[in-house]
Amino acid sequence: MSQSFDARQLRETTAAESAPTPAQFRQAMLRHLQYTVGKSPQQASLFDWRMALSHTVRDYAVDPWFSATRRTWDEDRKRVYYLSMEFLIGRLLEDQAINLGLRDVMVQVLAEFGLSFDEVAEGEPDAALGNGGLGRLAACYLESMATMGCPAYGYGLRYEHGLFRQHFENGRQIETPENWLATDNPWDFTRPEAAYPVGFGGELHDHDGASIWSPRSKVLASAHDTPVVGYGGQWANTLRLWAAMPSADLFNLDRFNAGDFAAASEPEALARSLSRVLYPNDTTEGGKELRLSQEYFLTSASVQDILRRYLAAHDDLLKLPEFVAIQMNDTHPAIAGPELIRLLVDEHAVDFDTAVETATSVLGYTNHTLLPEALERWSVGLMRKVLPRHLQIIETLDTQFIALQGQAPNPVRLISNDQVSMGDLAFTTSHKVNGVSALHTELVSQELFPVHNELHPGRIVNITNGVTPRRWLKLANPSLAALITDTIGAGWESDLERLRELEPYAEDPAFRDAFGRSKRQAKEHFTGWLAAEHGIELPAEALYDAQVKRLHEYKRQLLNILWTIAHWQRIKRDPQANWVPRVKIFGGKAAPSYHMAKLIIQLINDVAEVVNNDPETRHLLRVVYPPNYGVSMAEKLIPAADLSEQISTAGMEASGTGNMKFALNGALTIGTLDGANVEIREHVGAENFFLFGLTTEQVGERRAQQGHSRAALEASQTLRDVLQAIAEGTFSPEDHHRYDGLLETMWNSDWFLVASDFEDYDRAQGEVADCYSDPEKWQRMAILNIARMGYFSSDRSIREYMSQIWDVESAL
Ligand code: 26V
Repeated sequence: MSQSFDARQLRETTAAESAPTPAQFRQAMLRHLQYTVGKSPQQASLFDWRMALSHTVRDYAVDPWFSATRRTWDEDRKRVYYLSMEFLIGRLLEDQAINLGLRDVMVQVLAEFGLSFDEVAEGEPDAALGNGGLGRLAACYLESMATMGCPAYGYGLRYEHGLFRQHFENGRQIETPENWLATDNPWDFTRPEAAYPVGFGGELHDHDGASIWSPRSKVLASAHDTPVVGYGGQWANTLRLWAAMPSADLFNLDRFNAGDFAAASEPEALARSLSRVLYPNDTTEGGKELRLSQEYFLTSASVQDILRRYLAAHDDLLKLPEFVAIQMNDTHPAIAGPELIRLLVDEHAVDFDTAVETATSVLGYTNHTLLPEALERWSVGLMRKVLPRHLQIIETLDTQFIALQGQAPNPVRLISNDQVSMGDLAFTTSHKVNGVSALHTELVSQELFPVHNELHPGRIVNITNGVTPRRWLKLANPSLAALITDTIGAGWESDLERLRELEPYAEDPAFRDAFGRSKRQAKEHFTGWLAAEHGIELPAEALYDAQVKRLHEYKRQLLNILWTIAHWQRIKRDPQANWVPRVKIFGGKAAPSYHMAKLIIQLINDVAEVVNNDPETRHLLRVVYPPNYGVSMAEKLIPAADLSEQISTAGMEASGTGNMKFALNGALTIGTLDGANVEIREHVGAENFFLFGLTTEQVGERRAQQGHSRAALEASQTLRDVLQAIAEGTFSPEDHHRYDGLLETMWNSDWFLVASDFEDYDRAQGEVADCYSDPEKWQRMAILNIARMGYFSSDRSIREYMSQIWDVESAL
């Protein structure tokens, strides 16, 4: 099917043209203040104003939401279902207002009451229903699907507690629970009528050759909907989040009446735990029954909902692939294959092979990581205990898969070493499998699924990630967005390739100055927040050098902080030299049980303590690590950055999306040939990118060399001096042994090749400094980065999913 929709159409009819007048908006808001919130303007707190405002904005979302839903039914359109354990949404108020064309009127009306929009908006908690890149990608994709008019539902879990909050005590990460639902969530429409029982455990019985599953317990999945409006307000989709509710029979009233309160509530508490917390790891540590149950809970409720909706308009289940596309965001919902097969066979009397074929035609699987520890495997014992019928189906699929491999002496199996490999399962039950950058997809084909790939040539496709320019440019960086609109006109927001029209302006001194001013404004906005929120004052005239992302050894925050120490030592040796003042900005959380990642956080904070208090270097080097990095902090921090650190060991970062956000906001990248860095560099031009480090192939070779870490250290006096300072307790005077483990790793194993890449990184950082001393040159490069980042819009990614995987057309 061809893709007929052209995003440029949106420029003709934006919602801004039908936006309410200030008087209308004021009236609507005051009505909500009085009748929804129950306050008068005189009594209203910031919270009350935010509630009134959110309800007002939400009202404007309902019309496009209804009309999109109605049209999808009336025109009997194919729908996309995006199943994800994570949606890292962040705040919604400004995002929805921008997409509905209400931002300006909203700011104006608030000002009439003496209120600053920023102040009101700052109270909205982030919906932090995700760990990092995978969850944020799902949120960008939801917004782009709505913008592209792709009829779609996001399905996820309504975690009571999102990703933990992070603070530091003596430099160490402390986690506390996050509580976004503690106050009303104005975006939530509760749908008690949409509830499905999800069964767990129990027995299988044989009945005339058919398997009958009698689950031991059932938990109700109850729907909460949020409308997701596309840019221009012409289309809106639904994010449906499932909350776990005990089914009525779970509460034991007799026990309660007999005074045994705890026992009476126990089954209920257990049921609710399914949507209680988001798992804070971004890699599995194997066998976690609750996690598997959460995954099944999401998947089963969603698949039941999908079939219910399909059967409301159709009766032939074999035609499902014509009307339904289900995308699995990593393997977390990979039980969707067996679940769909089970429902078709056990509840709708479809024969097994037809059910497999139907399910496979409907399903697609996106792989987001190659890290072996992040590839999900569930023990057969646990599967049998929690999902006996699904295990039986997987065993049959395994047998069929082995047969497909003919005489292969060591066939790939879905079940091996008593474990179900969810990646192999997801592959066999999908018609398309995609990686998230060109390099990553190549590695998925060659390293992860070579056998599958030979059996099913063409099943693997690449869809390079993208980010939404509405949130990550228009919302986050209003000064740059305004400059772009003033220069090339509106419309780039939904047609990001138009940024290319900025290219000639790289040679225009007036434009370069204006770009410089917008960068300074973004820096002031960030530092203003940093001072108010964390009491940290930063010099405005410095190179802002940022690395913000989850803490992981492969992302090599360690390389960054070790170089920072080297830089500090150099400044101290020659304080009068012509140094470029730098602010090193770090942000990100470590999984609570990831010891090495937490140690690296502590090292960064220890280094900050020493360096920031050194009167000799203070004006030339600062290290800051604001705690609790998340979407809302990213919105302030990314526009302020000059330099983006994308320095993972080559071959290990599937794509990265922060790399795209930074470049789109005019930061230059220092990076390795990893993930989407490769494509970013191709697009912006090699001369506008600071490349360093071993390639994926060289990484493999280096790792195979005995003693490579020691050899690299022996070749770098600079790095040895750094490690010695750490070993002497320069940064941990009260505990000289704090970093023994880390130093030992550096000398003796260094799997992530920090030492091997150090000298080349140092060289590239030198180039960065030279280049930054020539503002004209730097600005020219930054402008060319912005102008050439159009490809990395999530609209482009979604267009590719629609044509290459989902076979669905835009309704616009
Ligand atoms: C695994 C697990 C295992 C169990 C506990 C919870 C949990 C949560 C997440 C994951 C998988 C993490 C994979 C991931 O986030 N990959 C990132 O995906 C981004 C979007 O494609 C991509 O840009 C990043 O490079 C990639 O690391």
